[in-house]
Amino acid sequence: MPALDYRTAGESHGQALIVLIEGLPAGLLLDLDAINGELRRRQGGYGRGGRMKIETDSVNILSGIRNRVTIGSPLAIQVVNKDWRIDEAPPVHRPRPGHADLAGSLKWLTDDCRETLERASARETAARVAAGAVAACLLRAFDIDTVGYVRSIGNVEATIDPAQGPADLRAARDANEAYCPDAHVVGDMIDAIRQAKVNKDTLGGVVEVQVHNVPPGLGSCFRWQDKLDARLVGAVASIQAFKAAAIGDGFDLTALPGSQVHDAIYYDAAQRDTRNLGFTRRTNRLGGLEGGMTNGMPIIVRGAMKPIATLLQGMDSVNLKTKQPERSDYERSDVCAVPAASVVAENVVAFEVARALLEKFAGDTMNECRAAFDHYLTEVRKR
Ligand code: EPS
Repeated sequence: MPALDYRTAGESHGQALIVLIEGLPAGLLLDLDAINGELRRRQGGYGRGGRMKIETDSVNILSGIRNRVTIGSPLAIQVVNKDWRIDEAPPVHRPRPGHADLAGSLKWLTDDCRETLERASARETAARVAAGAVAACLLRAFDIDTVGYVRSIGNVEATIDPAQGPADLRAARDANEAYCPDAHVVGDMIDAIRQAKVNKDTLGGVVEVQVHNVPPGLGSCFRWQDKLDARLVGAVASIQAFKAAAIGDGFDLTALPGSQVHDAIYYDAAQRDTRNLGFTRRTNRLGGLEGGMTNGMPIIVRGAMKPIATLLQGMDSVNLKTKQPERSDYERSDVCAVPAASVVAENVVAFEVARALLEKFAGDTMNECRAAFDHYLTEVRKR
């Protein structure tokens, strides 16, 4: 039984995006509506450009299922591109600062940035969302709930109520095009994106993901490769245009003394049968992870997305053919993709949590995974 893992293939204007998922146990019912719903959400959000009006992303699961239920073999999933013109797409000789254009052209010995940007494009995140949405089906089978949303756009910041549960967060988030649960700031976020468009500019922001009802003990403190905090940060920081990721209050924790940072531990016998096993905290500044392992509190991961590199006004650049100074090329793009990126973050986090879950509760079939899960909770509660 291979470990849960995925790979993607596909160019922005190639025939299709592909994701290959290995290591799913047999017997998992896939909720195709939920998976396609995540792809639809990724296409939306205020600030998206023309491409999203062309595409209607949905999964075509080519292998690994029978009547929507996994059979334990690899899942190959296709998301087709309607705008498929890679062979005709014009060359790009004036690299956009901030995009992969220059670094990739130097790496692959070409003066046509097109060859790099096709794969570097955030279009690839459709494949990652498909993988994460499949993983979220597995998490839901264990009553683990993942929710991602926007915390800030430009300098407009939301206030997130720590007492709000995932269902409320999701409902509040889904009520607006900024994908932000704080209704008070949505108007300002949308105005900021509108103004950026007028200025021929782009905007970044911060997204956050919470994972609720996680059992303790996912991840490990023994090997750096198995520390779940590091995996989550790596997964989020790998999303196109992300420059930072952190667990819980992350960088903000450094300015306070330890007594105001660590989440004091209490015991409430009435909560013994919940996933925290009765060990409660009044705060969750460390985002549910201590020593690289889940501690029974919700996981909280934040990610920082820089503004998109494709600017309508261009930026100072150099023509790779002539070496003369020129403005950077403009490709059709988004003004702000932070709402969409919150969907990507939610799903890459779901995948990493599912990977860690199956490492602890491995099995060829869902029944075996569930038995291992229940056995662990029974054992830990005996102590
Ligand atoms: C994207 C598809 C792309 C861009 C965007 C995200 O399509 P196109 O280049 O044909 O307009 O809209 O990509 C970028 C912002 C980027 O920097 O590459 C998508 O599917 O999300």
